[in-house]
Amino acid sequence: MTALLVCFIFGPGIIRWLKSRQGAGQPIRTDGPETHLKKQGTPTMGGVMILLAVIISTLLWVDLHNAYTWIVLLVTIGFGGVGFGDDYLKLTKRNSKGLSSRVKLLWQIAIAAVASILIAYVTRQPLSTQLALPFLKDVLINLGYFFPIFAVFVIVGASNAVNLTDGLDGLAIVPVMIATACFGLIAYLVGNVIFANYLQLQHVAGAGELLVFCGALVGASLGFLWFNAPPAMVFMGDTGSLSVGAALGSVSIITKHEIVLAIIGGLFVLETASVIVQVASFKMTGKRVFRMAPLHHHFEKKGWAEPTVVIRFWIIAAILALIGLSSLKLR
Ligand code: 57M
Repeated sequence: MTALLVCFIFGPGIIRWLKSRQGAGQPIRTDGPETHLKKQGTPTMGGVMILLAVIISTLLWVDLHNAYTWIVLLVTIGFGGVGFGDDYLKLTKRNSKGLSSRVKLLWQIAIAAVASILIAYVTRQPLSTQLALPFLKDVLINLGYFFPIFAVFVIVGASNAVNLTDGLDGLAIVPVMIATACFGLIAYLVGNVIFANYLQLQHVAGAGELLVFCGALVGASLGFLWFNAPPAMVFMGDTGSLSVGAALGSVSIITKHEIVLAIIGGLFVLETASVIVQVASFKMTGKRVFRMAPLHHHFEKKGWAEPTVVIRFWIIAAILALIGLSSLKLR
């Protein structure tokens, strides 16, 4: 509720400020679906609103002694900073290039690596480097020194997957909200020894406090959606997409539900897979599998109206979230 209120109170001012600073707004690519050309002038970097709301409300309500919360905040703010740099360059240079992908990736890996090592340090041994598998109660794979590498892959992957999905009004933020709500519940359950034992989940002491962070992110997402609802008054920009994706990735690592994130956030996985398939097919055969990748552009090109694509993708995200949540009991 606090995050939602922050968005409602400061949102209009933030959007006016972004608009006044950005002039022509988000540069729109001319090679995309033609329907996007009318979006010219929409300000971007609305992620600033999300970050502000999440930070204020988390700091207000969380137990400040909880190390996990600080790690997740570090990841969120760090990736938000990388996104901010990227958005800023795109706007000042007025093209869609932004930060070079190599520089962007290096910063993402560096922040994720610090977070992964901290998570492994804070979590009890030997669970700290173990990977739990959904639907199987007794299988734990010890990744040892590979754990931080795996964790970096999850955080950076989640961040970029949300970024790729963020291409239509409301398309990314609702699935982010659904996934975050699920992970708030998961964090509370694995953080509580009674619930964790009852459900035969790996207990992670202290993880329950992440419910406060997740609640704040759900509230901030809902508040942002108010302004991102079609026709969008603001886009979240990389400032928003990279940070919320990385936040989800880090919460999944702390709660030992990394694989479940791939199910609950399956829409982001599908969007990313469509890009990988498209690029690989084009390089190898010279032919495209989709009319345009990521997947939402394919359906736009097929003639689906934007809200149709968006709402159907929300439905898919909700179904995948329910399948992911079923792993809490089916084991
Ligand atoms: C982000 N950014 C949006 C906005 C948002 C490798 C390749 C697949 C990469 C991919 C890419 O660059 N993805 C990254 C996509 C952009 O939105 C901005 O970016 C932020 C998120 N990072 O917050 O600031 C545009 O999306 C639309 N939009 C909305 N509503 C929203 O709420 O309508 C965004 C948010 C905005 C607006 O039009 O300008 C984007 O799509 O650019 N590249 C692509 O997605 C491109 N695909 C492509 O080149 N496909 C090729 C190959 C390489 C796979 C192919 O299929 O052959 C397409 N993107 C666009 N036009 N715009 C293609 C052409």
